[in-house]
Amino acid sequence: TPFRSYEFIETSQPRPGVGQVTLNRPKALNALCSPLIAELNQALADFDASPDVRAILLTGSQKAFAAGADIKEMAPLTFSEAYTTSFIESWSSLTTNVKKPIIAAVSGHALGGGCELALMCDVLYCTETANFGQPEIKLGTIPGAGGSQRLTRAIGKARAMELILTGKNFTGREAFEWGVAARTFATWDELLEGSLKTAETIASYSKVAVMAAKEVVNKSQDLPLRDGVEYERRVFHSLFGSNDQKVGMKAFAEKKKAEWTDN
Ligand code: CO8
Repeated sequence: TPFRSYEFIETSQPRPGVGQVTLNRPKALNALCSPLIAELNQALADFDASPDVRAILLTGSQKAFAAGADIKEMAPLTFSEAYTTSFIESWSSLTTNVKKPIIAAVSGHALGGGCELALMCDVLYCTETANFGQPEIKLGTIPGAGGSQRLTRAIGKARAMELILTGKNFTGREAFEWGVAARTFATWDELLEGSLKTAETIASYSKVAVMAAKEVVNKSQDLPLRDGVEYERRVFHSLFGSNDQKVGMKAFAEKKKAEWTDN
């Protein structure tokens, strides 16, 4: 994979099949200014298009995944500027355009837009002490990148309403107990290693099946159950048209390791 040079992020390929984006704006605790989001979208689009990448890891630093949208950039915005430029809309590109799974590895602050960014990813891992929250109410505003919707779906209305109305933070341990995070880790190093291991596991499967699995699970967040089950069945049927379904099932019968063709 050829890498571009960026100002606010770093990209790498730490393991075969795994593309990593590291948010890197340490002076502002990775506050998500518009140019950073543009770089992030570019890097994710490159990984999504790269035949060498099969799973993506998104992380920040030990101290901060991201401390939110850039408050200094937002402070002078007017309604008409925000409305006519569709401010914040491009943040969701990650959920609408990227077809490969993204694992968020969260350590330190994940506040406001940082919490929302983590919630947009497909698998969320964090340290026990990670600091999540939607503090927008303290700034005279509300979550604007899906926080009120994704957090509420993830942890239920009672808890989400309390958190969003009080601006109170919650820990990585709570994120795990409430089902936001799939796993927690004691240290930053363990978090990164655990996230890379999972990315490698995902990267070892058929690209076609992995992308289909991500697509159908995400559909469950948008569709009523009956429609979701029908959608899943359509996609399931369609995979009988893939070569890798034959490869995988034949390998099982022959007690061999599947050699995926990505077809
Ligand atoms: N935006 C801009 N700069 C930031 C941000 C931010 N969100 N967070 C931290 N910084 C900057 C600080 O201003 C400081 O810069 P400087 O050194 O120039 O003064 C530097 O990062 C280091 O920060 P601190 O000195 O404050 O570090 P501490 O360790 O003392 O505190 C905190 C860390 C608790 C994380 C603290 O920085 C903080 O409270 N940050 C703001 C958190 C916050 O409120 N986030 C939500 C922002 S609103 C939002 O995200 C909306 C999202 C949806 C978008 C929808 C918009 C319509």
